[in-house]
Amino acid sequence: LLDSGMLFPQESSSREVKELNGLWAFRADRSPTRNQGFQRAWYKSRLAETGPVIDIPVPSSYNDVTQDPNLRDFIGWVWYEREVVVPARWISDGKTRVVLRVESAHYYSIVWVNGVKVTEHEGGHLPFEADIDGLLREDPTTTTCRITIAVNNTLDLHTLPPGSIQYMKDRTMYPEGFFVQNTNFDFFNYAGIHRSVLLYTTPKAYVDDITVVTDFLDSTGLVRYNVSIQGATLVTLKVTLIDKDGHCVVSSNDTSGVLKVVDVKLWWPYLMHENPGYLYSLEDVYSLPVGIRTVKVTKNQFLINNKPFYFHGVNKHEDSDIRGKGFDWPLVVKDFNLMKWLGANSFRTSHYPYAEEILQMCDRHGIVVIDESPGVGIKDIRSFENASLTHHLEVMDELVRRDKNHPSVVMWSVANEPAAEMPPAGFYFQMLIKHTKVLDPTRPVTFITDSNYARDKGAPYVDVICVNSYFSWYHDPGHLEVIQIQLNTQFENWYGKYQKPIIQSEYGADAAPGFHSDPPVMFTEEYQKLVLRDYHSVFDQKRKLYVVGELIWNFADFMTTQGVTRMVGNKKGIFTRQRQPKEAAFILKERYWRLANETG
Ligand code: BDP
Repeated sequence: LLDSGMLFPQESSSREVKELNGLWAFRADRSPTRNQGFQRAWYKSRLAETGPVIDIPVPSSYNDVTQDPNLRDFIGWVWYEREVVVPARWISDGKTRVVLRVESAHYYSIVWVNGVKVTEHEGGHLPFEADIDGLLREDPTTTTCRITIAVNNTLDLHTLPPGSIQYMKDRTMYPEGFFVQNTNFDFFNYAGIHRSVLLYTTPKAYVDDITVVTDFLDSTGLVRYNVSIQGATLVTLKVTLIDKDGHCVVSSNDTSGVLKVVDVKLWWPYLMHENPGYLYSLEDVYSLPVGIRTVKVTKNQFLINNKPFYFHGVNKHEDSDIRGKGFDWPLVVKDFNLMKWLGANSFRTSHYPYAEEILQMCDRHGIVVIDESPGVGIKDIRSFENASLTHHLEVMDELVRRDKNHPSVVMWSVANEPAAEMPPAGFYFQMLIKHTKVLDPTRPVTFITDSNYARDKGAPYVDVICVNSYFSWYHDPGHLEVIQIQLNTQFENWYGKYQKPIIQSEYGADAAPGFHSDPPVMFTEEYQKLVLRDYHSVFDQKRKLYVVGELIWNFADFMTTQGVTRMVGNKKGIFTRQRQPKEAAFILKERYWRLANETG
């Protein structure tokens, strides 16, 4: 288990944050060995001294911001560098701890400060950091430091997500050194520094982690909390719970305990209550938003605050024009406004953890989240080996550590569409789910399946069955008339075998915006609408019984690996990649608002 916390960096009377976003110097290592950066130690001097550099923005994927086709599809090490002025007081006062944090860089990263390696990290979607004040004090005469980050996007059988590199050795067919990166997922493998890089400070004795678990009994809220302190053995601490109006509700001097909240205002999902997303704030020197709510699963219901919750929402991607997977506030805000317009009460972070700022928005707006690990496309039997499982367990450690306090997160998804019928899948998912439940005993755990109900080896261990299906699309393409019968059979089979609540975690059809046809044919907006209509009619028969949710694939069109089934990306969005509605969006909007009125 991880031995330190990963609290979101925050300014306070004792903490400062300095964002290092903007332009960084950049070079892709295109040498024949693809390893020249390490051979020639590019981190030892300014990057511009060892070769040509270009400007690349942070945060952003590097793939789509230049006119260079080789950089768009580049596989291997890229090098980022920038110089930072460190406020002199951080170094001179002797009481400040300075931390360098990278919110996400895809996929493997190594970080140097003034040529000295400070950390490395595997995994493209979760933050990592390093204390650097010791290093800064080595040369207190200079307040400028040089940060170098090398990032490698290569995916192999034991990375998460897995992939494989295929070398084409026939010199009559392929040029020298030709290889391709294969993956078992369709979204484009965007790379680079995708979220903020920052420096932040804490005092030498600091709050390293906070864990809250909430409950309520009648009108009394219970906030079980634990504050972990580093850098001091004896501390005086005052923990205060503050309501939305800034009033102190209850306080304590202990590092752990239970706070009782009289006349509690619960955290409710959007459209389920007139005042959704109510947050208290738990304050000492760090202020943590706290939503008081419970989550439970029965054999046919998903309960939030003991009331049945029906997921009517979307699957998303972190994806947009030019930025790729780069974090972008206008995009985040637009997506929230679209989800609320749609009447969506939930989404799944398909197929990897999203930026923590997005979860903070969900907490405030009452948008419910299924938080998914990057375990997408585990299809090769070698990706079930111990090396993969060990890494997957670590990723769950990192994910739960970062996201455990978000009231919006109601379930963990450990994977999407693995080869769950393969013999090793049973052990793999049993271990993975067990581990996740040890990390967080308060939330249900699932993975998303597209396997046959009778042969799925992971399903016995999940709390909620999440099924993806594409009737009349990948199966029986063009035959809308099969949807209802096949979907009925799907639900009856799964429920009959497991008696667990079911979420339709993906369904949908591609529609090229502006393509029309009547009678409807595949890839037109009419066809997409009819697929939705037929799925919905079955959801309506089953949702009063045991189906507890429906998540459309996908919220918006997104970029994919190039291939014959994808025309400039996946077009299953109900919004275009530029976030304009297709006709299907209006069908869903009408439905979601109706469902909200019925169940809310
Ligand atoms: C599902 C995958 C999703 C794909 C979708 C599709 O979970 O990532 O984008 O199919 O093919 O199987 O549109």
